[in-house]
Amino acid sequence: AFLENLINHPKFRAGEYTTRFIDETPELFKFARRRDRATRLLRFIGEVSVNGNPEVAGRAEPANFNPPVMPKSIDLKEIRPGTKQKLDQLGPEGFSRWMKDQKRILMTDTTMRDAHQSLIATRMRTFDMLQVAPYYAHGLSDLFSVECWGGATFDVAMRFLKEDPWDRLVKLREAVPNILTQMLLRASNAVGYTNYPDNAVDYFVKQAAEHGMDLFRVFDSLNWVENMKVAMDSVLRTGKLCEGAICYTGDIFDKDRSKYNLDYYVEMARELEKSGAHILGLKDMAGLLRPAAANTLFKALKDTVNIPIHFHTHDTSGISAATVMAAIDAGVDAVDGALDSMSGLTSQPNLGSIAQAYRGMERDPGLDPEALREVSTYWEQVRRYYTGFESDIRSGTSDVYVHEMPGGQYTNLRHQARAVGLEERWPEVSKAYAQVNKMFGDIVKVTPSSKVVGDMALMMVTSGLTEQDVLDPKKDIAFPDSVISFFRGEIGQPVGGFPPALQRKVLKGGEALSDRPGKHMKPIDFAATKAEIEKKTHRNTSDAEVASYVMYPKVFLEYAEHRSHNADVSILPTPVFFYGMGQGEEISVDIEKGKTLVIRYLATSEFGDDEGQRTVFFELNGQPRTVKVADNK
Ligand code: 3PY
Ligand code: ZN
Repeated sequence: AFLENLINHPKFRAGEYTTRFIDETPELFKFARRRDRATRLLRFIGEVSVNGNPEVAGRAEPANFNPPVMPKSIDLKEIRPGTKQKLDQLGPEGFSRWMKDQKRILMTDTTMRDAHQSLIATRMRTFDMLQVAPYYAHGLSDLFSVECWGGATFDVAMRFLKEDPWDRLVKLREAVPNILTQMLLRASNAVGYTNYPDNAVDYFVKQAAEHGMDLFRVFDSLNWVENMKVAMDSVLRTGKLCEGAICYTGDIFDKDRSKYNLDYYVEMARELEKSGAHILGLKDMAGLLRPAAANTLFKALKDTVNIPIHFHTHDTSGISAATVMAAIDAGVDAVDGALDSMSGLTSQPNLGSIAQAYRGMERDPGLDPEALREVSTYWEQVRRYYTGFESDIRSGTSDVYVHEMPGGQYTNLRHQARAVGLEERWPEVSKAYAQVNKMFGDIVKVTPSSKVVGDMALMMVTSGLTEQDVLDPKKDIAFPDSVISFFRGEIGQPVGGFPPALQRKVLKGGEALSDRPGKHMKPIDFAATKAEIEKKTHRNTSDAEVASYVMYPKVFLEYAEHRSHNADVSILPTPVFFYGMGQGEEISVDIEKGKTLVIRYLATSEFGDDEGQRTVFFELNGQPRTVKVADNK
């Protein structure tokens, strides 16, 4: 074990060592960490079985853990070429023209990203995606794309699921080699909540492209095109598809809110096309676009740009399918939906039903309805494992036209409100959210600007502050950090600028940026960062992991620590990951290609030893194995 530590040590490998290396490198003697993967996995299963997984502590439990039924009608023999092959063959510009030539509606399935982000707090694990992925490749090869990465998934994968997001991307790409992969990129905020230096965004995009990402949907949380250009240029350099997305807010027909009128959107579309977008995205993150407005807006956009248009919305209102159909009838080229069982409410509208609505018609998306239903049934059964993360919202809500919260935020903020005892006062929170938006100058609200508004709204309700209190220059208020950062211009410039009086009050005489935050940030030194990570983790670090660390330093280090103790837990079935194993239960785990572990949970000693450790008895590939677990209960 010592030799293994020595030859694996980054300094040793790099030849950067002296005769005192062994004396000065205590981590070489840390053998316990380097137990084999099987033992580390058993330790994790033992730990969860004895103490529970803290990620589900206090949350509702699933009614059963029955394994999902896999689709029967899909033949897993042959894979037909799909949009991925089209992109490889035509290149991004050619692909963009090909999209426009299609009569059929091109459909994106968001189940593996936005749907679970909006319905079950982004908790869908790689295991559940990979199990069904081959059925997409074989049975749903006529999908336009699968949105499966980016947005909040990057953070949640590491922070809560203890998974490597890059590994998810690589494995999904491998399992679905024929359909475009799609991600959501928050422009200069990448997959985080704050602006990063330009070279960090560029590095991230390059890594994503190399790990299998085909289509980057780029948006800015304030619709600030200036901020989008950095990320868009990075995407353009990779040769992959760049979708420049407009975030839709307000109502183009509302004469009292002329800030976001038809001309505003048309002008932004023009700018995005000029900036090199291959596809124009219309991202209706709260689901505010009304059917009649969709008709007017998409006709105008089709008349304005020569690139294809891709529409994304949320069903928070309960009537978003009407808007999607209006968009399709107005000539939009591609639309997003989620498979039946993962659609509706704060998620996307129902992809299967929209496909049915156009069945046999000119714009029939050409998807196999039985395959769609069977894959949806799979997701329905898998969704039960995540019962603890359901938001318990039962119906669509017309309130969304008042507060304008994005689908992904709605459930989260509601959960936050519940956590601070404000569940019964939710209507006040939603009203405060609308007030804050007005006070902040009527801004675009989507991650991270939506978080700024949400933080302020919650604070107003918990502290009993009124709009007058907030605006009163004489009343001192401790504004949330995110609000101060917003008024400093650290996430960018809002449409029409900041309201000057409130900005003065929040900044208390402090300065604000008026240009791009990324311009003022020190570029990342990637070699030095890699060395820093290796020093902290005592192991080699990949370029992709450097990108993870740059996005989320603390979260990455905690994840790396978890992994060194417990191995790669993403390969465990979801019920085992969250709830451990029961007496006599047996599972097979594919630890790598061709190497399967058969794990049988036998028993746990009833009492702890002198040190409070309990012994968990397993059978590993038929051989008895035990692990010690401290009983924390
Ligand atoms: C995200 O940024 O994660 C979003 O889903 C915004 O809508
Ligand atoms: Zn969305």
